[in-house]
Amino acid sequence: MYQPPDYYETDALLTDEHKLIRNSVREWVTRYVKPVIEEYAQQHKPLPLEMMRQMGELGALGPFIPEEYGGPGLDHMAYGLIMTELERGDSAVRSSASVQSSLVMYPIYTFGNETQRKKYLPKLASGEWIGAFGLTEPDHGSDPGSMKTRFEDKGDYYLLNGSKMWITNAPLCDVAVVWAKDENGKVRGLLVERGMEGFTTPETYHKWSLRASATGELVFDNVKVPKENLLPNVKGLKGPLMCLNSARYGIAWGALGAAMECYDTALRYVLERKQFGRPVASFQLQQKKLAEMLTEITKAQLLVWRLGVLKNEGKATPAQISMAKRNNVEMALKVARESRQMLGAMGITGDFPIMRHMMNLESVITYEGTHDIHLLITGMDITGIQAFHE
Ligand code: TGC
Ligand code: FAD
Repeated sequence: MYQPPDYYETDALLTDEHKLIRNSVREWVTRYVKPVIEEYAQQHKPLPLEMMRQMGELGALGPFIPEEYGGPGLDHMAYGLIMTELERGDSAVRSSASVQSSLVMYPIYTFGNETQRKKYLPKLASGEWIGAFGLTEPDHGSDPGSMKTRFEDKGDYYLLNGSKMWITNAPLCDVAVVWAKDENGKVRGLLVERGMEGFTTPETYHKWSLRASATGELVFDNVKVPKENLLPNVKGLKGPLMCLNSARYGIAWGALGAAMECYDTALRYVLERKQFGRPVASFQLQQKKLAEMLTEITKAQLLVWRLGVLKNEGKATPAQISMAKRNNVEMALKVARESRQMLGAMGITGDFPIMRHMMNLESVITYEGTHDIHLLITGMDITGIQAFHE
Protein backbone atom coordinates (compact mmCIF):
# COMPACT_ATOMS: atom_id res chain seq x y z
CA MET A 1 0.00 0.00 0.00
CA TYR A 2 1.00 3.64 -0.59
CA GLN A 3 3.26 4.97 2.16
CA PRO A 4 3.20 8.76 2.53
CA PRO A 5 6.15 10.74 3.82
CA ASP A 6 6.45 10.52 7.61
CA TYR A 7 9.87 12.02 8.27
CA TYR A 8 9.36 12.60 11.98
CA GLU A 9 7.59 9.29 12.62
CA THR A 10 4.22 10.80 13.51
CA ASP A 11 2.72 7.35 12.98
CA ALA A 12 4.14 6.42 16.38
CA LEU A 13 1.83 9.04 17.91
CA LEU A 14 -1.30 7.30 16.64
CA THR A 15 -3.32 4.50 18.20
CA ASP A 16 -3.98 1.20 16.43
CA GLU A 17 -7.57 2.32 15.85
CA HIS A 18 -6.34 5.52 14.17
CA LYS A 19 -4.07 3.52 11.87
CA LEU A 20 -6.82 1.05 11.07
CA ILE A 21 -9.33 3.68 9.99
CA ARG A 22 -6.64 5.70 8.18
CA ASN A 23 -5.50 2.62 6.27
CA SER A 24 -9.02 1.59 5.29
CA VAL A 25 -9.74 5.06 3.87
CA ARG A 26 -6.35 5.07 2.13
CA GLU A 27 -7.13 1.77 0.50
CA TRP A 28 -10.58 2.97 -0.61
CA VAL A 29 -9.08 6.10 -2.17
CA THR A 30 -6.44 4.04 -3.97
CA ARG A 31 -8.95 1.50 -5.32
CA TYR A 32 -12.00 3.60 -6.05
CA VAL A 33 -11.06 7.28 -6.30
CA LYS A 34 -7.65 7.45 -7.95
CA PRO A 35 -8.53 5.38 -11.04
CA VAL A 36 -11.54 7.56 -11.97
CA ILE A 37 -11.04 11.01 -10.47
CA GLU A 38 -9.11 12.55 -13.37
CA GLU A 39 -11.93 11.76 -15.79
CA TYR A 40 -14.59 13.29 -13.56
CA ALA A 41 -12.47 16.41 -13.13
CA GLN A 42 -11.68 16.68 -16.85
CA GLN A 43 -15.38 16.35 -17.69
CA HIS A 44 -16.45 18.73 -14.90
CA LYS A 45 -18.76 16.02 -13.58
CA PRO A 46 -19.60 15.57 -9.90
CA LEU A 47 -18.49 12.32 -8.32
CA PRO A 48 -21.11 9.54 -8.31
CA LEU A 49 -23.46 9.46 -5.32
CA GLU A 50 -22.37 5.88 -4.79
CA MET A 51 -19.09 7.28 -3.46
CA MET A 52 -20.96 9.08 -0.68
CA ARG A 53 -22.55 5.78 0.33
CA GLN A 54 -19.16 4.08 0.31
CA MET A 55 -17.74 6.87 2.46
CA GLY A 56 -20.65 6.32 4.81
CA GLU A 57 -19.72 2.66 5.12
CA LEU A 58 -16.14 3.64 5.88
CA GLY A 59 -17.24 5.93 8.71
CA ALA A 60 -15.99 9.02 6.86
CA LEU A 61 -19.28 10.94 7.14
CA GLY A 62 -19.60 12.46 10.60
CA PRO A 63 -16.75 10.43 12.11
CA PHE A 64 -17.20 12.19 15.46
CA ILE A 65 -21.00 11.62 15.59
CA PRO A 66 -21.97 9.06 18.27
CA GLU A 67 -23.14 5.60 17.26
CA GLU A 68 -26.69 6.17 18.53
CA TYR A 69 -27.15 8.64 15.66
CA GLY A 70 -25.53 6.43 13.04
CA GLY A 71 -21.98 7.80 13.28
CA PRO A 72 -18.89 5.75 14.18
CA GLY A 73 -18.13 7.79 17.33
CA LEU A 74 -14.46 8.34 16.53
CA ASP A 75 -12.23 11.09 17.92
CA HIS A 76 -10.99 14.24 16.17
CA MET A 77 -7.59 12.74 15.36
CA ALA A 78 -9.38 10.04 13.35
CA TYR A 79 -11.47 12.72 11.62
CA GLY A 80 -8.28 14.53 10.61
CA LEU A 81 -6.57 11.39 9.34
CA ILE A 82 -9.62 10.55 7.23
CA MET A 83 -9.59 14.04 5.68
CA THR A 84 -5.90 13.68 4.75
CA GLU A 85 -6.56 10.42 2.94
CA LEU A 86 -9.63 11.72 1.11
CA GLU A 87 -7.85 14.85 -0.12
CA ARG A 88 -4.92 12.74 -1.30
CA GLY A 89 -7.48 11.51 -3.82
CA ASP A 90 -9.05 14.88 -4.58
CA SER A 91 -10.23 17.98 -2.71
CA ALA A 92 -13.72 17.35 -4.12
CA VAL A 93 -13.97 14.07 -2.21
CA ARG A 94 -12.75 15.70 0.98
CA SER A 95 -15.11 18.65 0.40
CA SER A 96 -18.15 16.39 0.24
CA ALA A 97 -17.12 14.66 3.45
CA SER A 98 -16.25 17.98 5.15
CA VAL A 99 -19.56 19.58 4.35
CA GLN A 100 -21.57 16.51 5.31
CA SER A 101 -19.63 16.00 8.58
CA SER A 102 -18.74 19.42 9.91
CA LEU A 103 -21.24 21.73 8.27
CA VAL A 104 -24.40 19.61 8.24
CA MET A 105 -24.15 16.79 10.78
CA TYR A 106 -22.23 18.83 13.37
CA PRO A 107 -24.87 21.63 13.59
CA ILE A 108 -27.77 19.17 13.62
CA TYR A 109 -26.06 17.21 16.40
CA THR A 110 -24.93 20.30 18.36
CA PHE A 111 -27.81 22.74 17.83
CA GLY A 112 -30.68 20.41 16.91
CA ASN A 113 -33.28 18.75 19.11
CA GLU A 114 -33.63 15.01 19.57
CA THR A 115 -36.28 14.68 16.82
CA GLN A 116 -34.03 16.46 14.32
CA ARG A 117 -31.01 14.37 15.31
CA LYS A 118 -32.93 11.13 14.91
CA LYS A 119 -34.53 12.18 11.63
CA TYR A 120 -31.45 13.43 9.77
CA LEU A 121 -28.20 12.09 11.26
CA PRO A 122 -28.47 8.38 10.39
CA LYS A 123 -29.34 9.16 6.75
CA LEU A 124 -26.47 11.62 6.49
CA ALA A 125 -24.02 9.24 8.19
CA SER A 126 -24.81 6.48 5.69
CA GLY A 127 -24.58 8.81 2.68
CA GLU A 128 -28.19 8.06 1.76
CA TRP A 129 -28.88 11.79 2.07
CA ILE A 130 -26.59 14.58 0.91
CA GLY A 131 -26.29 17.76 2.92
CA ALA A 132 -25.32 21.34 2.04
CA PHE A 133 -24.44 24.40 4.13
CA GLY A 134 -25.66 27.82 3.10
CA LEU A 135 -23.83 30.75 4.64
CA THR A 136 -22.21 32.68 1.74
CA GLU A 137 -24.38 34.99 -0.36
CA PRO A 138 -23.68 36.67 -3.69
CA ASP A 139 -22.81 39.96 -1.93
CA HIS A 140 -21.64 38.63 1.44
CA GLY A 141 -18.71 36.20 1.52
CA SER A 142 -16.03 37.10 4.06
CA ASP A 143 -18.61 39.17 5.94
CA PRO A 144 -21.46 36.71 6.53
CA GLY A 145 -22.82 38.84 9.37
CA SER A 146 -24.25 41.22 6.73
CA MET A 147 -26.32 38.46 5.08
CA LYS A 148 -29.64 39.44 3.49
CA THR A 149 -31.46 36.08 3.57
CA ARG A 150 -34.40 36.50 5.94
CA PHE A 151 -37.35 34.61 7.40
CA GLU A 152 -40.60 35.80 8.93
CA ASP A 153 -42.76 34.04 11.48
CA LYS A 154 -46.12 33.42 9.79
CA GLY A 155 -47.73 31.58 12.69
CA ASP A 156 -47.82 28.05 11.26
CA TYR A 157 -44.53 28.27 9.40
CA TYR A 158 -41.52 30.46 8.62
CA LEU A 159 -41.42 32.25 5.27
CA LEU A 160 -37.87 32.21 3.88
CA ASN A 161 -36.54 34.54 1.16
CA GLY A 162 -33.05 35.16 -0.20
CA SER A 163 -30.23 33.23 -1.81
CA LYS A 164 -26.92 31.57 -1.09
CA MET A 165 -24.07 31.20 -3.55
CA TRP A 166 -20.97 29.01 -3.98
CA ILE A 167 -22.56 26.16 -2.07
CA THR A 168 -20.83 22.78 -2.22
CA ASN A 169 -23.23 19.99 -3.20
CA ALA A 170 -26.17 22.43 -3.54
CA PRO A 171 -27.39 20.79 -6.77
CA LEU A 172 -27.35 17.33 -5.15
CA CYS A 173 -28.51 18.07 -1.64
CA ASP A 174 -31.50 16.50 0.07
CA VAL A 175 -31.26 18.89 3.01
CA ALA A 176 -29.51 22.23 3.50
CA VAL A 177 -28.54 23.89 6.76
CA VAL A 178 -29.39 27.48 5.90
CA TRP A 179 -28.31 30.47 7.95
CA ALA A 180 -30.79 33.35 7.77
CA LYS A 181 -31.85 36.33 9.87
CA ASP A 182 -35.10 36.40 11.82
CA GLU A 183 -37.30 39.49 12.21
CA ASN A 184 -34.98 40.74 14.99
CA GLY A 185 -31.93 40.45 12.76
CA LYS A 186 -30.62 37.41 14.67
CA VAL A 187 -28.88 34.69 12.61
CA ARG A 188 -30.66 31.32 12.95
CA GLY A 189 -30.25 27.91 11.33
CA LEU A 190 -33.06 26.33 9.29
CA LEU A 191 -33.25 22.86 7.79
CA VAL A 192 -34.53 23.28 4.24
CA GLU A 193 -35.41 20.10 2.36
CA ARG A 194 -35.47 19.44 -1.36
CA GLY A 195 -39.05 19.49 -2.58
CA MET A 196 -40.13 22.46 -0.47
CA GLU A 197 -41.98 24.78 -2.83
CA GLY A 198 -39.92 27.79 -3.92
CA PHE A 199 -36.56 26.14 -3.12
CA THR A 200 -34.23 25.67 -6.11
CA THR A 201 -30.54 24.79 -6.45
CA PRO A 202 -29.05 25.89 -9.81
CA GLU A 203 -25.56 24.61 -10.56
CA THR A 204 -22.52 26.84 -11.10
CA TYR A 205 -20.60 25.82 -14.23
CA HIS A 206 -17.24 26.64 -15.86
CA LYS A 207 -15.10 26.25 -12.74
CA TRP A 208 -11.39 25.61 -13.24
CA SER A 209 -11.16 24.26 -9.70
CA LEU A 210 -12.96 21.48 -7.80
CA ARG A 211 -14.33 20.28 -11.11
CA ALA A 212 -15.41 16.93 -9.65
CA SER A 213 -17.53 18.72 -7.05
CA ALA A 214 -21.03 20.10 -7.66
CA THR A 215 -21.19 23.75 -6.62
CA GLY A 216 -24.35 25.82 -6.85
CA GLU A 217 -26.84 28.24 -5.40
CA LEU A 218 -29.61 27.83 -2.87
CA VAL A 219 -32.51 30.06 -3.88
CA PHE A 220 -35.47 30.69 -1.58
CA ASP A 221 -38.53 32.27 -3.11
CA ASN A 222 -41.22 32.44 -0.44
CA VAL A 223 -40.30 29.01 0.92
CA LYS A 224 -42.62 27.85 3.71
CA VAL A 225 -40.32 26.14 6.22
CA PRO A 226 -42.08 24.07 8.91
CA LYS A 227 -41.44 25.46 12.39
CA GLU A 228 -39.95 22.18 13.56
CA ASN A 229 -37.10 22.76 11.07
CA LEU A 230 -35.55 25.60 13.07
CA LEU A 231 -32.38 24.60 14.94
CA PRO A 232 -33.45 25.53 18.46
CA ASN A 233 -30.18 25.60 20.36
CA VAL A 234 -28.18 28.44 18.81
CA LYS A 235 -28.68 32.12 17.99
CA GLY A 236 -26.26 34.51 16.31
CA LEU A 237 -23.31 34.31 13.95
CA LYS A 238 -21.43 32.09 16.37
CA GLY A 239 -23.68 29.19 15.18
CA PRO A 240 -22.25 28.98 11.64
CA LEU A 241 -18.80 30.03 12.86
CA MET A 242 -18.68 27.08 15.26
CA CYS A 243 -19.41 24.78 12.31
CA LEU A 244 -16.56 26.44 10.42
CA ASN A 245 -14.16 25.67 13.29
CA SER A 246 -14.81 21.98 12.73
CA ALA A 247 -14.57 22.18 8.93
CA ARG A 248 -11.43 24.34 8.95
CA TYR A 249 -9.81 21.84 11.31
CA GLY A 250 -10.54 19.08 8.78
CA ILE A 251 -9.18 21.16 5.92
CA ALA A 252 -5.89 21.74 7.76
CA TRP A 253 -5.50 17.95 7.75
CA GLY A 254 -6.91 17.52 4.26
CA ALA A 255 -4.49 19.89 2.53
CA LEU A 256 -1.68 17.72 3.84
CA GLY A 257 -3.00 14.84 1.73
CA ALA A 258 -2.92 16.91 -1.47
CA ALA A 259 0.62 18.09 -0.65
CA MET A 260 1.85 14.54 0.02
CA GLU A 261 0.42 13.28 -3.23
CA CYS A 262 2.14 16.04 -5.23
CA TYR A 263 5.46 15.58 -3.43
CA ASP A 264 5.34 11.85 -3.88
CA THR A 265 4.54 12.15 -7.59
CA ALA A 266 7.40 14.62 -8.14
CA LEU A 267 9.87 12.47 -6.23
CA ARG A 268 9.08 9.36 -8.26
CA TYR A 269 9.25 11.31 -11.51
CA VAL A 270 12.64 12.96 -10.96
CA LEU A 271 14.20 9.69 -9.82
CA GLU A 272 13.26 8.14 -13.18
CA ARG A 273 13.47 11.06 -15.60
CA LYS A 274 16.93 11.63 -17.10
CA GLN A 275 18.32 14.83 -18.63
CA PHE A 276 21.96 15.58 -19.50
CA GLY A 277 22.53 11.86 -18.98
CA ARG A 278 21.61 11.95 -15.29
CA PRO A 279 18.45 11.53 -13.22
CA VAL A 280 16.77 14.90 -12.71
CA ALA A 281 16.84 14.03 -8.99
CA SER A 282 20.64 14.32 -9.03
CA PHE A 283 20.59 18.08 -9.69
CA GLN A 284 21.03 20.26 -6.62
CA LEU A 285 18.21 22.60 -7.57
CA GLN A 286 15.73 19.72 -7.70
CA GLN A 287 17.03 18.32 -4.40
CA LYS A 288 16.50 21.75 -2.83
CA LYS A 289 12.87 21.66 -3.93
CA LEU A 290 12.38 18.14 -2.53
CA ALA A 291 14.11 18.97 0.75
CA GLU A 292 12.06 22.13 1.25
CA MET A 293 8.81 20.39 0.36
CA LEU A 294 9.44 17.56 2.80
CA THR A 295 10.40 20.06 5.51
CA GLU A 296 7.14 21.97 5.06
CA ILE A 297 5.04 18.78 4.91
CA THR A 298 6.69 17.57 8.12
CA LYS A 299 6.04 20.87 9.92
CA ALA A 300 2.42 20.81 8.77
CA GLN A 301 2.03 17.22 9.99
CA LEU A 302 3.27 18.16 13.44
CA LEU A 303 1.00 21.20 13.52
CA VAL A 304 -2.17 19.20 12.86
CA TRP A 305 -1.15 16.39 15.14
CA ARG A 306 -0.84 18.84 18.06
CA LEU A 307 -4.07 20.55 17.00
CA GLY A 308 -5.77 17.13 17.05
CA VAL A 309 -4.61 16.53 20.62
CA LEU A 310 -5.95 19.95 21.66
CA LYS A 311 -9.23 19.32 19.83
CA ASN A 312 -9.69 15.97 21.55
CA GLU A 313 -9.15 17.76 24.87
CA GLY A 314 -11.71 20.42 23.90
CA LYS A 315 -9.00 23.07 23.99
CA ALA A 316 -8.34 23.97 20.31
CA THR A 317 -9.18 27.66 19.88
CA PRO A 318 -10.69 29.10 16.67
CA ALA A 319 -7.51 31.13 16.16
CA GLN A 320 -5.32 28.03 16.45
CA ILE A 321 -7.51 26.34 13.85
CA SER A 322 -7.24 29.38 11.56
CA MET A 323 -3.46 29.29 11.79
CA ALA A 324 -3.34 25.62 10.82
CA LYS A 325 -5.85 25.98 7.96
CA ARG A 326 -3.97 28.95 6.57
CA ASN A 327 -0.52 27.45 6.93
CA ASN A 328 -1.32 24.01 5.59
CA VAL A 329 -3.33 25.13 2.57
CA GLU A 330 -0.66 27.62 1.51
CA MET A 331 1.98 24.95 2.07
CA ALA A 332 0.04 22.50 -0.12
CA LEU A 333 -0.40 25.06 -2.88
CA LYS A 334 3.33 25.85 -2.87
CA VAL A 335 4.19 22.15 -2.91
CA ALA A 336 1.80 21.63 -5.83
CA ARG A 337 3.37 24.49 -7.79
CA GLU A 338 6.94 23.31 -7.15
CA SER A 339 6.04 19.69 -7.93
CA ARG A 340 4.40 20.71 -11.17
CA GLN A 341 7.56 22.45 -12.31
CA MET A 342 9.63 19.38 -11.52
CA LEU A 343 7.63 17.39 -14.04
CA GLY A 344 8.28 19.89 -16.80
CA ALA A 345 5.67 19.73 -19.55
CA MET A 346 4.28 16.45 -18.22
CA GLY A 347 3.23 18.38 -15.12
CA ILE A 348 0.45 20.16 -16.97
CA THR A 349 -1.22 16.95 -18.16
CA GLY A 350 -3.90 14.84 -16.56
CA ASP A 351 -1.53 11.88 -16.62
CA PHE A 352 -0.37 13.10 -13.22
CA PRO A 353 -2.52 14.45 -10.36
CA ILE A 354 -0.53 17.59 -9.64
CA MET A 355 -2.25 20.19 -11.82
CA ARG A 356 -5.66 18.99 -10.62
CA HIS A 357 -4.58 19.34 -6.99
CA MET A 358 -3.07 22.76 -7.71
CA MET A 359 -6.29 24.05 -9.24
CA ASN A 360 -8.41 22.54 -6.45
CA LEU A 361 -6.26 24.22 -3.82
CA GLU A 362 -7.11 27.63 -5.30
CA SER A 363 -10.64 27.02 -3.97
CA VAL A 364 -9.43 25.54 -0.71
CA ILE A 365 -7.34 28.66 0.00
CA THR A 366 -10.49 30.77 -0.57
CA TYR A 367 -13.33 28.83 1.03
CA GLU A 368 -13.87 28.35 4.75
CA GLY A 369 -12.36 31.82 5.17
CA THR A 370 -9.84 33.27 2.74
CA HIS A 371 -6.10 33.23 3.35
CA ASP A 372 -6.21 36.91 4.33
CA ILE A 373 -9.19 36.50 6.66
CA HIS A 374 -7.34 33.79 8.59
CA LEU A 375 -4.31 36.05 8.86
CA LEU A 376 -6.54 38.76 10.33
CA ILE A 377 -8.01 36.25 12.80
CA THR A 378 -4.47 35.50 13.99
CA GLY A 379 -3.71 39.24 14.10
CA MET A 380 -6.80 39.83 16.21
CA ASP A 381 -5.80 37.02 18.56
CA ILE A 382 -2.34 38.53 19.02
CA THR A 383 -3.36 42.15 19.48
CA GLY A 384 -6.93 41.95 20.74
CA ILE A 385 -7.90 44.40 17.97
CA GLN A 386 -10.11 43.32 15.08
CA ALA A 387 -9.08 44.72 11.69
CA PHE A 388 -12.11 43.57 9.66
CA HIS A 389 -14.43 46.52 9.91
CA GLU A 390 -15.08 49.89 11.58
P1 TGC B 1 -17.60 38.71 15.16
O1 TGC B 1 -18.31 39.95 15.64
O2 TGC B 1 -16.14 38.59 15.37
O3 TGC B 1 -18.28 37.42 15.78
C1 TGC B 1 -19.68 37.24 15.83
C2 TGC B 1 -19.96 36.25 16.95
O4 TGC B 1 -19.37 34.98 16.63
C3 TGC B 1 -18.36 34.63 17.61
N1 TGC B 1 -17.25 34.03 16.87
C4 TGC B 1 -17.03 32.72 16.86
N2 TGC B 1 -17.64 31.71 17.49
C5 TGC B 1 -17.19 30.47 17.28
N3 TGC B 1 -16.15 30.22 16.43
C6 TGC B 1 -15.52 31.20 15.76
N4 TGC B 1 -14.53 30.91 14.91
C7 TGC B 1 -15.95 32.52 15.96
N5 TGC B 1 -15.58 33.73 15.47
C8 TGC B 1 -16.37 34.65 16.03
C9 TGC B 1 -18.01 35.94 18.29
O5 TGC B 1 -17.51 35.72 19.58
C10 TGC B 1 -19.36 36.64 18.29
O6 TGC B 1 -20.13 36.04 19.30
P2 TGC B 1 -21.23 36.91 20.12
O7 TGC B 1 -21.80 35.94 21.10
O8 TGC B 1 -20.44 38.02 20.75
O9 TGC B 1 -22.22 37.40 19.11
O10 TGC B 1 -17.98 38.56 13.63
P3 TGC B 1 -17.58 39.44 12.39
O11 TGC B 1 -18.84 39.84 11.72
O12 TGC B 1 -16.63 40.53 12.79
O13 TGC B 1 -16.83 38.39 11.44
C11 TGC B 1 -15.65 37.77 11.87
C12 TGC B 1 -15.01 36.90 10.75
C13 TGC B 1 -14.59 37.78 9.60
C14 TGC B 1 -13.79 36.27 11.36
C15 TGC B 1 -15.94 35.79 10.29
O14 TGC B 1 -17.17 36.24 9.94
C16 TGC B 1 -15.35 34.91 9.24
O15 TGC B 1 -14.76 33.89 9.61
N6 TGC B 1 -15.50 35.16 7.88
C17 TGC B 1 -15.14 34.21 6.86
C18 TGC B 1 -16.41 33.57 6.30
C19 TGC B 1 -16.23 32.11 6.00
O16 TGC B 1 -15.30 31.46 6.45
N7 TGC B 1 -17.17 31.55 5.26
C20 TGC B 1 -17.15 30.17 4.98
C21 TGC B 1 -18.44 29.73 4.35
S1 TGC B 1 -18.65 27.97 4.34
C22 TGC B 1 -17.56 27.39 3.22
O17 TGC B 1 -16.76 28.05 2.68
C23 TGC B 1 -17.68 25.95 2.97
S2 TGC B 1 -16.58 25.32 1.81
C24 TGC B 1 -16.99 23.72 2.03
C25 TGC B 1 -16.16 22.72 1.36
O18 TGC B 1 -16.47 22.41 0.18
O19 TGC B 1 -15.25 22.14 2.02
P1 FAD C 1 -14.89 38.26 -0.75
O1 FAD C 1 -15.35 38.20 0.67
O2 FAD C 1 -15.58 39.16 -1.69
O3 FAD C 1 -13.34 38.59 -0.73
C1 FAD C 1 -12.63 39.08 -1.87
C2 FAD C 1 -11.19 39.39 -1.43
O4 FAD C 1 -11.24 40.43 -0.43
C3 FAD C 1 -10.50 38.20 -0.77
O5 FAD C 1 -9.16 38.17 -1.17
C4 FAD C 1 -10.59 38.50 0.72
O6 FAD C 1 -9.54 37.91 1.46
C5 FAD C 1 -10.49 40.01 0.72
N1 FAD C 1 -11.11 40.61 1.91
C6 FAD C 1 -12.42 40.57 2.28
N2 FAD C 1 -12.59 41.21 3.43
C7 FAD C 1 -11.38 41.67 3.83
C8 FAD C 1 -10.89 42.40 4.95
N3 FAD C 1 -11.70 42.79 5.95
N4 FAD C 1 -9.57 42.70 5.01
C9 FAD C 1 -8.73 42.29 4.01
N5 FAD C 1 -9.12 41.60 2.92
C10 FAD C 1 -10.43 41.29 2.84
N6 FAD C 1 -19.81 28.95 1.16
C11 FAD C 1 -20.81 28.35 1.88
O7 FAD C 1 -21.50 29.00 2.66
N7 FAD C 1 -21.03 27.02 1.75
C12 FAD C 1 -20.32 26.23 0.92
O8 FAD C 1 -20.55 25.01 0.84
C13 FAD C 1 -19.29 26.83 0.13
N8 FAD C 1 -18.59 26.09 -0.77
C14 FAD C 1 -17.71 26.71 -1.62
C15 FAD C 1 -17.13 25.98 -2.65
C16 FAD C 1 -16.26 26.59 -3.55
C17 FAD C 1 -15.69 25.83 -4.69
C18 FAD C 1 -15.92 27.97 -3.36
C19 FAD C 1 -14.94 28.64 -4.28
C20 FAD C 1 -16.50 28.70 -2.34
C21 FAD C 1 -17.42 28.09 -1.46
N9 FAD C 1 -18.07 28.82 -0.47
C22 FAD C 1 -19.06 28.24 0.29
C23 FAD C 1 -17.89 30.26 -0.38
C24 FAD C 1 -16.60 30.70 0.33
O9 FAD C 1 -16.70 30.49 1.70
C25 FAD C 1 -16.37 32.18 0.00
O10 FAD C 1 -15.99 32.23 -1.36
C26 FAD C 1 -15.31 32.80 0.88
O11 FAD C 1 -15.74 32.92 2.22
C27 FAD C 1 -14.89 34.21 0.38
O12 FAD C 1 -16.00 34.99 0.07
P2 FAD C 1 -16.07 35.75 -1.36
O13 FAD C 1 -15.78 34.75 -2.42
O14 FAD C 1 -17.37 36.47 -1.41
O15 FAD C 1 -14.87 36.77 -1.35
